[in-house]
Amino acid sequence: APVGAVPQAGGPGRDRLALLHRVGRVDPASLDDYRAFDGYAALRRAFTLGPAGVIREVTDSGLLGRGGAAFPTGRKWQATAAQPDHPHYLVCNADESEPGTFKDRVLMEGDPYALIEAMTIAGYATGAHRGYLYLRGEYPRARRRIEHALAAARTRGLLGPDVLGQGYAFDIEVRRGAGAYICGEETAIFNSVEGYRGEPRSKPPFPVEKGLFGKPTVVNNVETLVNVLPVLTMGAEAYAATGTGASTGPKLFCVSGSVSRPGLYELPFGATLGELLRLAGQPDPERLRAVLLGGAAGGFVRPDELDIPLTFEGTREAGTTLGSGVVLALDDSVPLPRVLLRIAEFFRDESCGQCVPCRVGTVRQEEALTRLLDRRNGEAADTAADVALLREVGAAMRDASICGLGQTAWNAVESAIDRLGAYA
Ligand code: L3W
Ligand code: SF4
Repeated sequence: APVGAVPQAGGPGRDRLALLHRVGRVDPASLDDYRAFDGYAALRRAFTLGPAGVIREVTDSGLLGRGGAAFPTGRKWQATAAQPDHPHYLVCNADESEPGTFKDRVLMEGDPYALIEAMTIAGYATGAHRGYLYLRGEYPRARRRIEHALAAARTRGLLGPDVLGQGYAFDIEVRRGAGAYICGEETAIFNSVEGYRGEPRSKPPFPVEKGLFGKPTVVNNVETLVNVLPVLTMGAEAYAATGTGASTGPKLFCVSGSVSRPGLYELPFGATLGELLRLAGQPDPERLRAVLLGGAAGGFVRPDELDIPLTFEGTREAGTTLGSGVVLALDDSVPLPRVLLRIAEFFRDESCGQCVPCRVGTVRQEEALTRLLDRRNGEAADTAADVALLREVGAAMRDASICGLGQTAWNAVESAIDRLGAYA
């Protein structure tokens, strides 16, 4: 998808962008370019603050995880730093595979040193000397650019046994996924890196206590980590003043579907869905039928709900989710039952098969949606029975699945039935 970085609402332009300000402007191969555009200012400040000071800044900034679950980053870092067991590890989750998501790819391809600097800060704060970048296998350009940047950073003493001459040792290893969506689940990443099948582990214990190789581990999404740079360069207070009280800072939104300017948009938290869609070239309001928020694991909202604020709390209050920032607009040219079946196929295909509710439930869900799609002039009673079956199977997947894949595999279908009146 094309990249459509836009000025923050009310800001004077591109210079106000906190996450995308270098993307498309600097040569992603050039460390000198990066340094000329504020590069490594955040790491220098981190060394003056010390690990505990960095964690305090990140906690005070209110930064919440951008991978979809919105867990407080400072709390995660603090919990790992406090673990007596060593070594500690850092994992950057760059296995971006949520349908409709492409924000992390843009960051890694356009600003690879930013992620390397942010990972170095996270490692320093949490007492890790080794970071793993778990990268989606289908991102070869991101891999080339990251590998090039890693080599340059090592040559210049920005990674290695004595980072910036501060006596801190840190390096990063890239591990590639092999096409499985489930390997973006944090504990499946551990299994994958350790050489086992990419199957999630039961939580608790949480990774902060027992993660990679059974050791305390911080796992953060790419966008979460890149946010640490403005937290440190602006200061926690100024960062927290952006966005809303509960959702601080800037957010990347991946807008696709029936819009004339699909792409990646950076906005402070708090803009409404309607404002974002207008920036992206909203379809004719008469033709808009639904917007999917949060990707396949998210939910649909109606065209009369475009005043929903794009914040974690605002979407939660509206009974939906922001997820990792997917906004997919559907107009009347898109048959909703086909979209729902496609989502169900995706989950059936990507289920790792480890637990019964998800392994069997995703198949039953797809079968019911196939029958509903095929039933042209069917009996009303059959439709009602299949919708009832979907609800029963969906509840079992949500309640009894081991990981987020099974727990969320029915979200979009449920919201289509309840909010859009699908199959009514
Ligand atoms: C310490 C506790 N740590 C929770 C940690 C946990 C994890 C994070 C969130 O993701 C989301 C879903 C979809 N002490 C802790 C603790 N943690 N309690 O906090 O945990 P959790 O379990 O709420 O969520 P999760 O399984 O990490 C589920 C989204 O992910 N999703 C897909 C996302 C896809 C992308 C992508 O392609 N880029 O992001 C699918 O379900 O929105 O909300 O680190 O360890 N007491
Ligand atoms: Fe695997 Fe699905 Fe169970 Fe997750 S919920 S462990 S993907 S079978």
